[in-house]
Amino acid sequence: MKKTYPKAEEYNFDGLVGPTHNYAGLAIGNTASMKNKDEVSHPRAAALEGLEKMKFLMDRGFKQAVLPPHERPDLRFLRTLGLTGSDETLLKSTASLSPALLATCYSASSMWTANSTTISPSADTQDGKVHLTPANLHSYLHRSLETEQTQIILKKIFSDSRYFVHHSPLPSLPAFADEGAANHNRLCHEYGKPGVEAFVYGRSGFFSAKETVVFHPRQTREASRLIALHHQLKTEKIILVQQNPKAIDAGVFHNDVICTADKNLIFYHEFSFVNTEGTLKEIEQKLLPDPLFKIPVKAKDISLQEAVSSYLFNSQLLPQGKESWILLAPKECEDQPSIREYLQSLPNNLIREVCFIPIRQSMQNGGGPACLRLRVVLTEEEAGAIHPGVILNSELYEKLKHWIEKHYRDRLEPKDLLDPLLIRESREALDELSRILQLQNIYPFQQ
Ligand code: SUG
Repeated sequence: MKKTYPKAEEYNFDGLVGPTHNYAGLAIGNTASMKNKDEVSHPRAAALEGLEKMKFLMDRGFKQAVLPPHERPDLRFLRTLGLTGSDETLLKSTASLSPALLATCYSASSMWTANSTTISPSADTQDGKVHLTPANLHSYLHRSLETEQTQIILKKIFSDSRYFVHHSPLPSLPAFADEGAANHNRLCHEYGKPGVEAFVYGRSGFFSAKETVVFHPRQTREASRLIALHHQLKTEKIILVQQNPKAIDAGVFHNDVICTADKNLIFYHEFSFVNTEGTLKEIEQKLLPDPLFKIPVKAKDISLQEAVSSYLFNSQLLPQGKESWILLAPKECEDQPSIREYLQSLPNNLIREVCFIPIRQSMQNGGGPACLRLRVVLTEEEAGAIHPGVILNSELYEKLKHWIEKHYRDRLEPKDLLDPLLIRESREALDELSRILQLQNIYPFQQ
């Protein structure tokens, strides 16, 4: 008899861009972040762009939710370093110690929620629950400051222990460096049906894998393997594969900058993995008896440099009817003639429609459409158990738009990080936001 599975849908939890969005060049290996160091940023425009992206998907009938930004500047962190004095003194002493440290505690990087967590849907796990592991984001200090707050927020939203299992982040050590779902792809025939989870790593914490020469890879094999174990995934349904070092050296700091998948469609560059052909064969074989649809891209059609500058592979693939998809690509793909032409030449049997979305403020820090969202596959019953205040609807959209317009600055430049008023403004904004989302007492300043 044919086995039936509960109906499940994918929710995209997008990170709201925080009021201190700025360009500090903190992410070595992320060429956009490096290039735009010290440029003037536009927090209000950034947050509105992100919100419009969410609305676009909501209007198209997709399940959309929001994750709130973290408290920045993270003064608590500065105090753990032994720095003392009033908030104003703290900013000044940090700036004279190291401007990069000041920028670190101001980073709004929690907006890229694809890095926040790895999630396995209940269809894949042996206890039939949804498993969540917040990423330790060990590779960069500004990102590692996100982990604790991420876990607090996720525990509030997915609080029902009948459906959700929260794991501790892996120890924040070089051997276990973890960057969350940006290096994790799930392939399945239907969201509610068991799938294959592909974990992509850049290096090993113990032995020397094929190595990069320019940039240091972030995700380790050991981190990926432990997460698969904690999530109780069946060994025969996981894939552990090394990202191509050539791609990392060209600025592909996460696998989602070179490969994307949804259901049983995978859209990938030929230099995605160390052995791309072999990896695809393995996925295909593990997905059987369901078919795998592949859209491979050759380097002669799109070079690694073009993939990185356009963020084509950081597009979101969204299902539209049976065996067809929408590609939500960054506007930069439309503006780059070679990418635009490539997309026009794509046969439209799998990707039926390409939509371009302007998220320039995030892109300038190396965050495309897929970076801004955390995918969560939920059955109807599980969806009914999550905190409803974060699900986007027209009313919440209007409230958030008004909230951004009321609280966010139009522009920030490096010297503004010394302005103590920005601390107050950010706290006031987050305090109001936590009421809008009905997520009380999530921030350190609210304790
Ligand atoms: O970790 N940028 C982020 C971008 C993350 C993109 N996420 C995915 N590919 N899923 C990073 O490199 C820049 C911050 C600065 O320089 O101000 C930054 O952290």
